[in-house]
Amino acid sequence: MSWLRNVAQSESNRIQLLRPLNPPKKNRPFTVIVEGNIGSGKTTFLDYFAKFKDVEVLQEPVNKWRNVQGHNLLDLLYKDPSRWSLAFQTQVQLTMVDFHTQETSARVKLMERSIFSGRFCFIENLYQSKIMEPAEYSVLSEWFKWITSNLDVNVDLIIYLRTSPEVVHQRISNRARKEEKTVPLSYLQDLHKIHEDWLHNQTTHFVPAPVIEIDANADLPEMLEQISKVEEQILNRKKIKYPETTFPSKLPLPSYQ
Ligand code: 8LK
Repeated sequence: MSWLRNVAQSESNRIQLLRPLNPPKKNRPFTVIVEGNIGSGKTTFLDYFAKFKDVEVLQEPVNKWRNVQGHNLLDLLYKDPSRWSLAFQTQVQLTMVDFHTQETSARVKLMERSIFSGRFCFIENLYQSKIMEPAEYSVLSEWFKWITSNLDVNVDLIIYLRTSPEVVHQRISNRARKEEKTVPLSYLQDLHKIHEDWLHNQTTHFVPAPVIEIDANADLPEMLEQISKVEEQILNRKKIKYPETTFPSKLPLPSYQ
């Protein structure tokens, strides 16, 4: 089962890492976030679970981002990222807060991305590549800090759809979401690296839950096969145990700057 990598963290370290988050509410649904690069197959993953009545599936509301009181922020973002990334990411952060805090009668909540990938991958990447101004980055970071310390944004499991940038580049050109036509390979490479450092190497930012990796370069039948293997884990709300021996000792404390 090489595709399945339960990220190892000792229980004590986990508690330490979770301390800055607001305590979870009682009767919270088992919350799973699905993370990965653009074109990594998140929709395939979410669609698979849509058939289960006990699972609330929350897909990224891309159509809402395309129509914020008549403004297509996704289009503006890709046409002029320096001008529009703050507005776009502010709207996305709001959407994510809504998803994290939304009540549900389902026992499992399955979210496409999260406030964490918003901050640690997309916003971070825009800032590091100097598309976003330091002052803009600071404003989003202050919001993020306030949200994570005042609202219940806890998660129980992370599914990381691991891909190579070349594969997703090809998929994006095939799926033809018109705003994404101009996304260059270099942007996907940067996003890939930032996801890898966060969820695979675990050397940069706080990882809010254990991670299961899926080889998402695979074709559809192989993907479905892999997804069926995590089905039970998700439907039965199984927490992953943290074997102490393989804890990555250099994992830094939460960096919420
Ligand atoms: O995922 C749909 C599109 O939105 C894709 O082109 C990438 C972009 N996007 C972004 O720039 N920043 C984001 C998200 C999506 C999701 C989060 C949390 N942050």
